[in-house]
Amino acid sequence: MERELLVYIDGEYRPKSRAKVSVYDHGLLYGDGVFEGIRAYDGVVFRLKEHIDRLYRSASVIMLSIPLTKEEMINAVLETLRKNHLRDAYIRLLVTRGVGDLGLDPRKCKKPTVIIITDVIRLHSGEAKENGIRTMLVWVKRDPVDATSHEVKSLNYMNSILAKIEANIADLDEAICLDKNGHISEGVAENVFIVQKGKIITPPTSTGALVGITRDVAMKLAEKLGYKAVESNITPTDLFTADEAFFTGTAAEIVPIVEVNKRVIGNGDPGPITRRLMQEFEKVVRDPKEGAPIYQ
Ligand code: PXG
Repeated sequence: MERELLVYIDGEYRPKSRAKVSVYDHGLLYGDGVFEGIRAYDGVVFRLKEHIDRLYRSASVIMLSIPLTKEEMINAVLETLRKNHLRDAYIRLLVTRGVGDLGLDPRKCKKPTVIIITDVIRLHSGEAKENGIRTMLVWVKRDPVDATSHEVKSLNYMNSILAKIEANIADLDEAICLDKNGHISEGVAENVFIVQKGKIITPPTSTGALVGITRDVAMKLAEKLGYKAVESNITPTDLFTADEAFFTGTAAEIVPIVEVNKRVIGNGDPGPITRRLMQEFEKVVRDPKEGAPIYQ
């Protein structure tokens, strides 16, 4: 019989089928908590330190005190991967407010719940990367920075889910959200970039977009390749008339966008700068210096 994957819950390792939390956990009752989605490539957890830093930053904004030091958290992630003999993995790290009562007051929750799920990565078909994806701007506006901003990676993803539903019913691959001012913000779990006259542009986080780790990697790679990469507001017209467009994200990696609300981007094929960045990205994620090794 195949061995079940083990899930870390509050310092214990439980088989996947028995990895359960209380229905009184405020992560479930109110979406009260923070998370990270991380990937390991060939025995190295890509940008683990950056993900852990972001998790603790998110937690500090919602005044959630994580009961582990960053170093302990890093070790717990690596140990969970080792217990599951994983080299290529998808890692979901969650810290919820913990078990409370049927009232949203977080003071009722005495101990945060820490969960580390490490699972095999389901690879994309490759078709999206090869041919690019079809997207649409949707009616649901990105949560503004003075509300439940996606700058904090919280367990509240209804904003993204509503956007995703619009793309689903239109039979498109992904949704793109605008901010309240009508500027492009981000996808449902991806940052957006356009290429305009050789310049690479991504929206600032004031649009409510997450400070994506892949976004940062893509900007650094672009600069290394000699392109200018900047944060600047992007209007729907800028996007419709861009030479190239692409998404970045831990799950998506770098994926070309070839259509927005039926407007064809560039000539309808993934653009040359996007392809260059995708090639460089493939290399960087497999560079042992770019992350934390699972097995010493
Ligand atoms: N914006 C949002 C709202 C996100 O949730 C990104 C941008 C890209 O950020 P990174 O740091 O990954 O480059 C995200 C990332 C999942 C999943 O399974 C979600 C994310 C990452 C990994 C997995 O839903 N969100």
